[in-house]
Amino acid sequence: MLVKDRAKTQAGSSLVDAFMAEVRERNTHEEEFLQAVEEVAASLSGVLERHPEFQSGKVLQRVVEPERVIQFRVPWVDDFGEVHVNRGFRVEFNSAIGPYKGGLRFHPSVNLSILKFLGFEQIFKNALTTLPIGGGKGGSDFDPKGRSDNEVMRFCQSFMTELFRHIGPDTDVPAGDIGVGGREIGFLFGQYKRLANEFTGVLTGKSYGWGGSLIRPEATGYGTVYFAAAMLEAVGKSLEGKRCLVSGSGNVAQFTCEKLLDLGATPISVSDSGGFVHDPDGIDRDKLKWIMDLKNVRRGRIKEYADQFKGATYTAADASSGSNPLWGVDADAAFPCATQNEINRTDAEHLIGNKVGLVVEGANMPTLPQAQDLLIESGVLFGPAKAANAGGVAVSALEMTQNSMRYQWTREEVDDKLKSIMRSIHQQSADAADQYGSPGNYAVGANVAGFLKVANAMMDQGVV
Ligand code: NDP
Ligand code: 2IT
Repeated sequence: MLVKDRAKTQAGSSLVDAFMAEVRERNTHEEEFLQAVEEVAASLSGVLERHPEFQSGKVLQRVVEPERVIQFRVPWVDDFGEVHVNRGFRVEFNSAIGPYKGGLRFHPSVNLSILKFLGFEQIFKNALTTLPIGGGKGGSDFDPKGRSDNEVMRFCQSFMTELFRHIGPDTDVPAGDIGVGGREIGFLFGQYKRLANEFTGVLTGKSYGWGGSLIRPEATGYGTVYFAAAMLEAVGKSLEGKRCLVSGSGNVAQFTCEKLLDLGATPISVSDSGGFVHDPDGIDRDKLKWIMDLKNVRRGRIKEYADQFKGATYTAADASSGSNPLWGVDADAAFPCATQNEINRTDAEHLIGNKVGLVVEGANMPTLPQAQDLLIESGVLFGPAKAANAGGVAVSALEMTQNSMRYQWTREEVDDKLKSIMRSIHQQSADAADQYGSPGNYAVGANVAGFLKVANAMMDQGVV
């Protein structure tokens, strides 16, 4: 690198450092949010140098402030007459390129920091999909585990009774995330329709019989595997025959396993918050069907897999251990599909030690920054969440399109569009990585490409 270019890069880095100091000061204690902002900002020194107008327009300072944050009380009554009070949130983060779009998470860990990190990631992920959707996220600290369908319905109705006044098909369109699947979207939609007296595409992930899109349930997992296949193809390899570690056993994990099987790979693990199962014989289609019934219908624990299938072992989670033994299992590729911060530096060392050559994120921010850096430096192909798991929100946007047209596409039509969107995201990320001096680094590429689209839109629209 020329000395003058090095000086320029240092200038960009010091701009990013000053910016991060300000963000930390203004968002103390929001650990997950700060982690997500830092990961993006660290990729942007080259962008800031080439675009002084983003500096004077304070685009970075604006993009980290949600346009609107709504917090509300969600009271509800359980099956025994006891009153419960949860917190509801919607973070309407950025509408520069379309209506706010992003999921709702119901999990006891939900707080503003987690929803701000998810909403912030969603802005750039949605920009990469090539479709006109802004970024948002919401949810509640409600824990659906162990609750009856009636309790979940009453909770969803109470949650929507406040949320409905803030959302709309051209304003903000929520969908699912952890703890929010087809059942919850049904209850939420029913209450919205009753309050608004309108049948519109205000939520995505609806059932096919009343406005949902084919392939939406499958889209995040399928898209993650399409992205992985594109990464491998770029280096003359394929998924065929690869033994794959998958974490989680919910929506994203299930359809990641299904598409891995379609493409000739073998998933050999799944997990939930209790622990993980390792099945050295592979999770075939029959076993996957059993997992789907366990998780989606019987709502049981993944531990039961090891009782059901000989040869599989269950390892209970141990929060005090400092690493997750799932990532120490011998394999060729890894697909973290459960939640944030599930791969730390020690886990990354185990993956590298076992010669795992590919890590692709189905979950949002599952890899800690130090682990991500180590994987990339060690030559592991790394597919970052905002690119790799964008298939879910992309098909959500296709569901919005179909709702606007009052029409439904076939499975093949939606799947073809999903494949071409994932290819485009792969290309945009690879090109931006090349153009900004980090060839092969999809994390930098996805951050830069997503940010440029949003930043240019914000500049066009003035100081708002
Ligand atoms: P689900 O609720 O369907 O499944 C979540 C899975 O992750 C469950 O197996 C759950 O186990 C496990 N899990 C959740 N929290 C924890 C935790 N704190 N520690 C360990 N395991 C945990 O959610 P999804 O599959 O929809 O979401 C999984 C990930 O994918 C999330 O990061 C989500 O943000 C991301 N994502 C989802 C999209 C979608 O379309 N649904 C789109 C893009 C990203 P348990 O049952 O024990 O809680
Ligand atoms: O993180 C995500 O992209 C999602 N949970 C899906 C969001 C959506 O609007 O489909």
